[in-house]
Amino acid sequence: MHAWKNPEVPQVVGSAPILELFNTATGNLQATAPADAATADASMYVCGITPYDATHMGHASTYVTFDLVHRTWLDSGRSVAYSQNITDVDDPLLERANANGVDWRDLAEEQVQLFRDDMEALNVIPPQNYIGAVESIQWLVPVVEELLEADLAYRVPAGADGVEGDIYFDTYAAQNDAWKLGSVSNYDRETMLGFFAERGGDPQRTGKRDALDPLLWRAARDGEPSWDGGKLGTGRPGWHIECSVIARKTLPAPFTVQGGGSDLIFPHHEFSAAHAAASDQHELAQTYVHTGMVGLDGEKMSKSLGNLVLVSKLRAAGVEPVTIRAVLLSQHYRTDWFWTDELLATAQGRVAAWRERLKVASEQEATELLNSIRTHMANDLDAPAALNAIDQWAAKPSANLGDGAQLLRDGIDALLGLKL
Ligand code: 5CA
Ligand code: ZN
Repeated sequence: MHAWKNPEVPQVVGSAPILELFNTATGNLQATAPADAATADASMYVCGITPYDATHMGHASTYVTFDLVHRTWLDSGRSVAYSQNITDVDDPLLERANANGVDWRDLAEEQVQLFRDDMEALNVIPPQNYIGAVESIQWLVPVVEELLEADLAYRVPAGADGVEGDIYFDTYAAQNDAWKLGSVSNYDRETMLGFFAERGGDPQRTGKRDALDPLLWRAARDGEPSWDGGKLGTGRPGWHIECSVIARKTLPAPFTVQGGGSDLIFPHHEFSAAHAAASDQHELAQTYVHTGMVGLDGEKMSKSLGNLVLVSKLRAAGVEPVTIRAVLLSQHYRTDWFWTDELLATAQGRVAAWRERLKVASEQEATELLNSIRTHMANDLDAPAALNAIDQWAAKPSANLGDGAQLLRDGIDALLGLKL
């Protein structure tokens, strides 16, 4: 599928130190390049949207976070391979399409287009590989066929609806040197069971070898879309195998960063990694990076709850995208936070002050501020500290002479994606 327009990213003299990111799997900060290969190629997979409702601030925050990873790597002179999926066939999408009386394909297409427009407005660099679940079925079928042959996947007997042929992953049989249950999330079984039930899993399904075993292939049901799955029979793919296969088909193994919101740590990223290890005996990614949840009025912002602040609505109301981006950068990516109108007003004031101050800057202050921004960003993407550094600079009286303004404007754009 096509993604969206590539923004111009200015090239700026100098470069950032090696980016360190917090790895959920190890619980530590981790360098995203070896010390002796700071400009090595980098690769990233970020879990994309399920397109049944418009982009809200939670999504925007997550994709802007990984855009900062992307920009920091580019600034270090690294070439970046970036893939993102679209979960364009899944239960919530089909349910919403049914409820609205529209074709699920039309709903998905419309929402994906809205997402593209929002990402472009927010100055997010697109992935080179933007791939829908439906497009990935041809890759996924042989992978699940092999898992079946290896007895790492199995068919369960018909459930209450009498449909035969659902295929599950044998979690415990699949453990090997590259992956064990908990390798990514480090959760205990109790916690896993809770999240599994909450986030699309079916611990109660009878006939599974273990309650946590995730679905790989769902046999065709009346009224649901389905595809020819070769030896799997007709049906549609499970969720974790979708991302696992798209990532492995389009990126090196293991790739540098697996990204998404913290709601994806378990079961999604745990099992995406498990499927890769079961098929290929290698780790899926070197670093698992998760963003905090953005909420509104005391609750996680979510399509299912409906408490949404939409990027498209704010844009339509005349809010400048650069201001929205400045709000997102004002919160550290790993914290959970709540969207408020005050945050938006503060960001508006900051952007105005930065623009005013950017009329004149000496080369020295530009270089100093850029160094400071680079240092903060390399330290687990400390964007709030980078913005504070810009505030401090903006509060100082401007030098009367200087030709640093363009350098600074370019640097703030290249590193933070803020076009001032
Ligand atoms: N299609 C799957 C991933 S394969 C999915 O989770 N789709 S989503 O539309 O629900 O979310 C898209 C991305 O936004 C995911 O990375 C998710 O973790 C993130 N996300 C969803 N809600 C929030 C939120 N309230 N705050 C921060 N990030 C969020
Ligand atoms: Zn995913």
